[in-house]
Amino acid sequence: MKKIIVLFMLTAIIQYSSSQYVFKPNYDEDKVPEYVVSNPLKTFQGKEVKTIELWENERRPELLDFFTQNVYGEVPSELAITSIEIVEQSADALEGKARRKQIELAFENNGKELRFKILLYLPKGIEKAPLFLGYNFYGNHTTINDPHIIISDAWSNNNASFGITNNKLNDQSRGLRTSRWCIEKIIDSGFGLATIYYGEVDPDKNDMTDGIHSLFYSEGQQAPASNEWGSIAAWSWGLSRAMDYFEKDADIDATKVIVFGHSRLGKTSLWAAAADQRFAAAISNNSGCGGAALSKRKFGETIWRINDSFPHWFCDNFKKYSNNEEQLPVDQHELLALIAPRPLYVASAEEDKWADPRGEFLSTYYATPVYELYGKTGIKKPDMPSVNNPIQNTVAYHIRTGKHNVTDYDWEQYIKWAKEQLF
Ligand code: GTR
Repeated sequence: MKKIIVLFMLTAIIQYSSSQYVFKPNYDEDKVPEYVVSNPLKTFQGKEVKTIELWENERRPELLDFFTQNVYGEVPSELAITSIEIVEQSADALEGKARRKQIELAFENNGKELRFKILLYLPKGIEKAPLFLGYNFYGNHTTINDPHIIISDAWSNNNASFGITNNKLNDQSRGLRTSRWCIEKIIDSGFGLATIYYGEVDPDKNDMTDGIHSLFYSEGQQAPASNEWGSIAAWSWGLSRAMDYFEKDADIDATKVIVFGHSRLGKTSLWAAAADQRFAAAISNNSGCGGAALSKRKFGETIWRINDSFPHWFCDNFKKYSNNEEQLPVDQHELLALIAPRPLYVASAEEDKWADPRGEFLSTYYATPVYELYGKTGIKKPDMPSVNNPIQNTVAYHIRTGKHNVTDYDWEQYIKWAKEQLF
C-alpha cells in the first residue's frame, strides 16, 4: 500500500514539474479556453447591484478586499512621511519652460529608515499644475536629459545596455530613457510630470528583507505574511505617499494627479488607483498579466508563469491560482472596475502578445457596466478597434503598432484624453 502511495506521489510530482518545464505560452486565439467572466455588478452572494450605493457600500468593498487579500496583498499598517526635503530645485529647467524640484521623502519605523526621491517638473505660468505621476525602471536620471538629476544609490537590476553591471546606477545611462517620457509635450500641454525610481521603494528582486517591507517587520520576521503585500503593492504604496506630498505642495493640483505606468509598473498604477481614490485617473501601458489582461484567457503570460518568474510581485495567496485560474472568483476587469467612475486608459501594443492585447481590451469592455452605473461612457462593444485607432471615453483603449514599450504616440493619446477628461 505504502509503495503504491509513494509511486502515485512520484508520478504526480513528475507530471507536475514536466508540465511546468514545457510551459509554452498560448498565442492562438482558438486555444483560449472557455471561461466565465464574473459579473462586477453581482456580489459573491449573488445579489444584483443596481445602484451606486450598493456598488460603493457592498460590491466595491468586497472586490477591493478580495484583490487585497488574494492578489496584491495588504499593507500591514499606516506609515506617514517622517520628513520632506527639497534636495534640489531650479526655476529655470528645460530651457526655461519648466521648474524642477527633487524632493526626498523619508519614512521611519522599527528603527529603520527608507528614503525615496520624487523628480518633479512643473510648467511655468500655471498656478496649480495637474500632474502625470509614474515610476521609472532605471533611475530618474534616465528619464530626462538634464545633468542636474540626482543618480539614486538604490539597488538596480543589472542591464548592460544601461551600463549597469554591479547593481548600481551610474552616469552612463543619463537620458537613455527619454523616449519613454515625452517631457516637452507634457509640459507644453500644461501638465507637470513626477517620476520616482521604483527601486528606491522596493528593490525588484525576490528578497523581502529590504525595501519598504522591512520597516514593518516584527523581530526576526523576514517576509510578509501570505495575505500581505508583495512588491507591486509596495510600489503602489509609494505612489500614495507621493500623493500625500502633492497634497501639501501649493504648486500642484492634487485633485488632478493621473497615475501612469508601463508593464510591471502599469500593474502598479492600476492597483494604486484602485486602492487610493485620490488619484484622479489611471493609465496602464502594456500592463498585461496581473494588470489589465484577463487571467482566465491564459493567453501569453499566465498566473503560474508570473508567480514563478517573479515570486515577490504578488502576495503569497495569489500562488493558489497558479494553473488554477478557474477558481478565481474575480478577474482583472474587476480591478479596472474599482477605478470607476474615474477616467481609465488601457493601452496595448500589437507585437506585445505576451501581455495579451485582446485580454487587456476585453477587460475594459467587461468593466464598463460599472462606469455606466455612474452615467459614464466606457467601451461599448466587444470588438477591438484597429491599430492606431483609439477609443477615448471615460474608459479609453488603444492598440498601437509596435512592441512592448512607451512611445510618443502613447503619450500623445494620454495627454489629449487627460485634457478632455479632467478639464
Ligand atoms: C516581463 C513580465 C511582464 C511585464 C514585464 C515588464 O518579464 O513577464 O509581466 O511586467 O516583464 O515589467 O517589463
